[in-house]
Amino acid sequence: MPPSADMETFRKLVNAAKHVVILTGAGVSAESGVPTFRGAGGYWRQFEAQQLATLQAFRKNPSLVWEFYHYRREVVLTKEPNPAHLAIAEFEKRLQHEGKKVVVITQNVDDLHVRAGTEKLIRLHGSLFQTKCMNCSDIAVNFDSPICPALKDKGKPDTNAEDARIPVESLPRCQKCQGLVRPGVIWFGENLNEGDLTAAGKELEECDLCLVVGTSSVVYPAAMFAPQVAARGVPVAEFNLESTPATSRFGFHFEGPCGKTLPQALSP
Ligand code: BV8
Ligand code: ZN
Repeated sequence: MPPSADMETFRKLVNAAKHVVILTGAGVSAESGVPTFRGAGGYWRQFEAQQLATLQAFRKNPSLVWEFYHYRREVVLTKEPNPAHLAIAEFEKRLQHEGKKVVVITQNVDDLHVRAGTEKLIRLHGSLFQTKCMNCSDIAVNFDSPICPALKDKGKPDTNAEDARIPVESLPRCQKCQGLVRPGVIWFGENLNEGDLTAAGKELEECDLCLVVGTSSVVYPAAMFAPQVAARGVPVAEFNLESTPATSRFGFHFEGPCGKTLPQALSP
């Protein structure tokens, strides 16, 4: 049976729900102007994001990988939450007043859910605004722009942009031990944080409604989460511009920009 697009029926489920999980991907930030991974925005210079989002790439060329993350930090620092982020945050507050629970589980590494006011947030893949020390493993929050002098005006996304070839001693260093720091994100081939996985698993097991917003559902293990909820017989609604490999698993699919469809679904 193909998923329903009946918003009125879905809104009845929203009003009856007591524990809602909202899974988000890059599409929830697209209308804020943050490029998604796939589609046009997914390329920086001649690379696909997942060629740079690996420990191997960082070890091989830390200057290039830092240019990539510096570029993305600087882009996000100029952007604002969009109506999708805001609808989710307002929905959480409204349900909280009714003694109900809303939890956002995001794959995104921008900070737009936090800036929109979302409180219960599980960040599966870390944050652009955290660093982790390669030497002492210290994790620090860092919103410095630029994150280090050598990266100022670097990271241009154009395919013909010159690699900055910054010497490793001029790349971002640890405040504690002066070791080289890396972006505080989970790279491809790296395990997710055990605590986050356990916390997410509990919410997915207990929720009575799930929304999956702006994700191509191709990156694991996050791609398994919404289908896992659907398999329990709990209603799942997908909000996306198009169908995804997971669409057929869900009871609802609302096609269109989530900056428009989410407020329709979640407003009082
Ligand atoms: C792991 C942080 C154990 C970094 C990210 C072969 C088969 C299956 C799996 C694997 C495999 N080989 C390796 C794997 C595992 C791998 C994986 O899944 N690879 C994929 C590519 C096949 N996963 C991992 O490595 C994970 N770790 O499995 O550990 C392990 C250990 C060792 C060896 C093997 C396994 C770690 C994955 C985390 C990677 N880090 N981010 C950074 O950001 O730089 S992933 C990154 O990409 C994002 O965080 C996000 O998760 C993903 C992008 O996906 P989306 O968010 O969905 O974004 P995308 O652009 O793809 O789609 C946007 C969607 O929005 C589209 O559908 C579009 O239509 C829609 N949209 C756009 N605009 C709008 C919209 N919708 C609504 N409104 C709009 N306006
Ligand atoms: Zn250190």
